[in-house]
Amino acid sequence: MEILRRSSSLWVLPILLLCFFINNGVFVDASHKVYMHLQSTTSHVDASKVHRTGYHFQPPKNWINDPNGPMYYNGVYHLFYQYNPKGAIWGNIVWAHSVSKDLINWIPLEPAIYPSKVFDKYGTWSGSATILPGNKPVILYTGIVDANKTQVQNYAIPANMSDPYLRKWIKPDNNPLIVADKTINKSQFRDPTTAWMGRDGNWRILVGSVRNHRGKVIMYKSNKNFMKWTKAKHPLHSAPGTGNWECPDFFPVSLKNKNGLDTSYNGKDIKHVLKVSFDVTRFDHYTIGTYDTKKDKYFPDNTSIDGWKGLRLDYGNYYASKTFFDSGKNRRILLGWANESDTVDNDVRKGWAGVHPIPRKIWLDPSGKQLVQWPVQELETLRKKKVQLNNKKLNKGKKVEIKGITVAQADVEVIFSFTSLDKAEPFDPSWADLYAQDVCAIKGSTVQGGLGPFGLLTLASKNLEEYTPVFFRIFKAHDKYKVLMCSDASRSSLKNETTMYKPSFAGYVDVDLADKKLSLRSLIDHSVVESFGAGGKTCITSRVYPTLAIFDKAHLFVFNNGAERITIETLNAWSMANAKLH
Ligand code: DQQ
Repeated sequence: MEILRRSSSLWVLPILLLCFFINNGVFVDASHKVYMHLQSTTSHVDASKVHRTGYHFQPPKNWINDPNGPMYYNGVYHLFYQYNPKGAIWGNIVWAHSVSKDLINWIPLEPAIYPSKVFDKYGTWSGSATILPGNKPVILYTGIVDANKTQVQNYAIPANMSDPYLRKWIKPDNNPLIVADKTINKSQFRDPTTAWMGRDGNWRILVGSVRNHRGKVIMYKSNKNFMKWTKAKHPLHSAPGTGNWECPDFFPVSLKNKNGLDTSYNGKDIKHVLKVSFDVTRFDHYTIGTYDTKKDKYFPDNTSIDGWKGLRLDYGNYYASKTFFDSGKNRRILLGWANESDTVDNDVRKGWAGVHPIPRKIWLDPSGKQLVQWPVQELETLRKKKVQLNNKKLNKGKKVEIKGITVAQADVEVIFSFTSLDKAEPFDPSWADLYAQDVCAIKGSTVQGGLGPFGLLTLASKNLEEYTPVFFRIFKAHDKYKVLMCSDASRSSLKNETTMYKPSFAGYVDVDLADKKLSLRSLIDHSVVESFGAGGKTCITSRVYPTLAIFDKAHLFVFNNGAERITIETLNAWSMANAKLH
């Protein structure tokens, strides 16, 4: 199923249909193997340090995936994450644990939860934290109880509430709290959400699942003691043809401002967001909608497409994300996982795999139609030497190099402007059915255009043998302009392993072009290019593996390949210091 995880969106449907027929009409989803002893290969940490990140979260070695149970508790941020203590590929998963005061610099602690009881002997998979009244944190997580991957939902509580870091966690003997009934596929039943309390005083959670290829979030309710969970009459929501739903997240957002809301908040002037991770496509999708508390049902707005063509939190390598309410700064924070795009052999050789994108503040766009994301402001404490460029014109075919900072480990913010939209290329009506990513593969950064392509060439070698362009291209569709944002890995590395994944990731940016301006921010970190278009309306994370464009051999350019002259109104770029991670 690795092919599915790394495929271009165009490929997904035929492959899925093939699986359908191969398996006599029974859909098989990308699945997790449970290995009890395998994968305990020792790591060779020194194999390659070239692509390790300087300020994106990663442990010193081995495999990581989903962020788990993030919370802000007594002035400390807690990050748990799926971690293989024995190797650089998925397996032997425990909940590793780090704490932080700023979401950027982290102190590693001992794993908090690991297989040890009958109710989690074969695995401790993803889950969430809830802070109960009386300031009592509790974790809900999925336990794997047998080699058939039977999944149950367990809880864990801190062993010592006076430890400021909550290092040790207890899994009481009345676990599991929830087991699948006969109607539920017990090997696709996982990743409990943070709980929220309804007006009736009962707690509610969601668990991701699937039935007949209809993805769904099953709701469970408990009374105040949090210990007695019963399945609700119907799922909170489901959608046909979407496959298994992993790592659901359900939370309110304010219609009035950018502040976050407690997960249980349900007053006026709010919408709800349902995010699910599609196991089949490996993208994190969300809808904006209304939570009907009487029916305990969620209804996506008709402006939110409910399926594979819908909104994504990030149009790149970003999966299994989770938010939490940061009561210290009154904001909602989003965490995610960016897997490698390198080959598994290379992952094993380098001894590590997986990083976490920078935590993002997340809020509802004033249009009410989408979310907006922005790296937490604390990241700016790592900004060091700065270079600046103002009012620089770029004619067609021109580029300008940004020098004087460590461009392989940098934060770059730029505002582009143009004087007219007249030269925007026509949007080919046949592309309407394609994903943005497929349009970007056709109209790459070197294909000359009208208005765009313009943007950054990140992690570029001197003579452009390697580079990862992050750029915009503006099209004129019959009734509106369409802004395409691409982060194109197709020329990112001279390594030519056939199985290395080099996608032309892309998304559309729903932005008003009345002021004829577009902004772009890219966080460049050796093998990560994490970009935010139009102030965070469209986000794309790419994982890339340059061989020439490394350390001080990397270059950064701003380019324009469109007929319309582009102005760099302002560009600010900083060298980024290393975060303290170990
Ligand atoms: N990863 C966990 C599962 C979850 C998946 C296992 C998503 O609980 O569904 O490591 O990446």
